[in-house]
Amino acid sequence: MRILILGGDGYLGWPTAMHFAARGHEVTVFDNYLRRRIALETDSEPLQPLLNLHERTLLFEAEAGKRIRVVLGDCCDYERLVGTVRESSPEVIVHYAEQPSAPYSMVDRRAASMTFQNNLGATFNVVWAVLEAAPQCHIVKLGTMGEYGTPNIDIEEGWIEIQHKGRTQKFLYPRQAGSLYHTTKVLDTDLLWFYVRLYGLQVTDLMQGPVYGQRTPEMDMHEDLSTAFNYDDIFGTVVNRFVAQAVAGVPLTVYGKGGQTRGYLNILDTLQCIELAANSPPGSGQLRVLNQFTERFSVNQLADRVKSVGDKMGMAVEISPVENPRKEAEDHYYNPVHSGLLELGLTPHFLTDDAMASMLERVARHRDSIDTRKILPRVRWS
Ligand code: USQ
Repeated sequence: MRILILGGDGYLGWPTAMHFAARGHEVTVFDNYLRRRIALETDSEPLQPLLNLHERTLLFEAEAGKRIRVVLGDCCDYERLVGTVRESSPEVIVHYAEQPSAPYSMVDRRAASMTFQNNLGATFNVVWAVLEAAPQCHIVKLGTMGEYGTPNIDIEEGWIEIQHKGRTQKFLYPRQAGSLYHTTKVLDTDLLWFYVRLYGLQVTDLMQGPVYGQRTPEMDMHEDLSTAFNYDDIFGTVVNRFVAQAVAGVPLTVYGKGGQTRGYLNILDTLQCIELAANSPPGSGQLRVLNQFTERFSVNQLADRVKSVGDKMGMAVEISPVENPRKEAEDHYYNPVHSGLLELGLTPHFLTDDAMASMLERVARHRDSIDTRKILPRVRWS
């Protein structure tokens, strides 16, 4: 397949690019280094310094014998994007090109506005670039489980049938996100659904939970092929943060009561899910929504798991709840359906003690680089 990966420099974009290239697909990555710039601006740089995309792809070619084409550009620059779509003529576009941090989107008006303009502007341009330059292309879009929020009823896979005054109709499942970032994803979904309904696009919208890990066969080929591993409060997701905190000997930062429950997945399973989605396009005029996670945990369960494995490894892990900087339910019902990807063939990598130990070992190699100033939350929701 010819695959264009928008946001191909990111935590998930880069491993996705290597994953597809290693399997013989023709891969182009497109990125404007936005995430690197926000990391610099907010003092949230990843654990290991990263090679730039040109250096990374050259190293990957030397290690794996496969080429990845690089285009530096901004999805909000329509001419640059449509030119790249025209040139690369993709059968699949994987769209990761968004400001991905919930805390960053809540910093102030400027950060919120940037998140809003960037995320919605990028998705809008992707839609038009496909309509104009590759109308048969399948858009695989990264959404988030956070679009649904934490309703007091079961969460369906994208759609719900409503009965009202004796009549029924299927609608997008109601969504109520908990940050401006998550809200941009809700709006993306509505925008895509509009263009699917009226213009016949084909889209898979993946409602992904928080991802953890940094080990894939391609990243394991060379230390410098690793993806950005963030443990700071801006870009670090909770499992990666707890792992780094355990390694650094800093108490685990459970926010509030720690009953916040989410659906999590290993980065290996993100790659599997994207590949499964890419291999089975939904067909023109279809918006397929899949809930992308493999296991549910509360924050307390994650902290206990990191502690139990870390203690066995001699880390003497402490857990120390901090006041919750976010506005979110800390004790709630959470039961999302997630059968679609399993039906497509997903074989999950669960968060076993071995998987946890492997993450702790990987991060421990860089123990001396952990900057403990970046750990406590700096952004409050209000
Ligand atoms: N949390 C803590 N302690 C911490 C960090 C987080 O208790 O030190 C809690 C948060 O309050 C939240 C939960 O852990 O209840 C998950 O937080 P997170 O930072 O791992 O994830 P989140 O901000 O929701 O966002 C991440 C990614 C985002 C993706 C989303 C999937 O950054 O791009 O869309 O996970 S989901 O959460 O399902 O919406």
